[in-house]
Amino acid sequence: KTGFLVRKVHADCDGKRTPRGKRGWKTFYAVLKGLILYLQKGEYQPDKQLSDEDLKNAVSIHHSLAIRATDYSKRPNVFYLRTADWRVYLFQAPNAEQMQSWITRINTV
Ligand code: I3P
Repeated sequence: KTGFLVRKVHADCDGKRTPRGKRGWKTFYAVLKGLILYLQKGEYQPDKQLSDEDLKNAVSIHHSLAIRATDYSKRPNVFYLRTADWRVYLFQAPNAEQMQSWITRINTV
């Protein structure tokens, strides 16, 4: 599955609150491949090698959980992604259908 997602980093490893200055929303082109959610800046280029930054932004979704962010009302179509090492991301999808599709795909791998 692929598509644009806007990401906010809420908690780093072990659930520590991500510090100010690193909590802004950023747009990525997301590619879910196996157990990895790749987040690339800018347009998706299938043949492009992943940059160091792309690799740093990749998220392991093994033992992770995606949940609709019903308590977050500043933006629509937002879901939480909590990873096995207790990072927490918020992702905004372009519409409700895409949001549900990402949640389902992430939770059923
Ligand atoms: C963050 C940025 C986010 C905001 C977050 C800020 O600042 O303005 O948009 O989250 O608030 O800390 P920075 O880019 O300097 O990290 P919201 O859009 O959800 O308000 P927060 O610290 O209350 O999460």
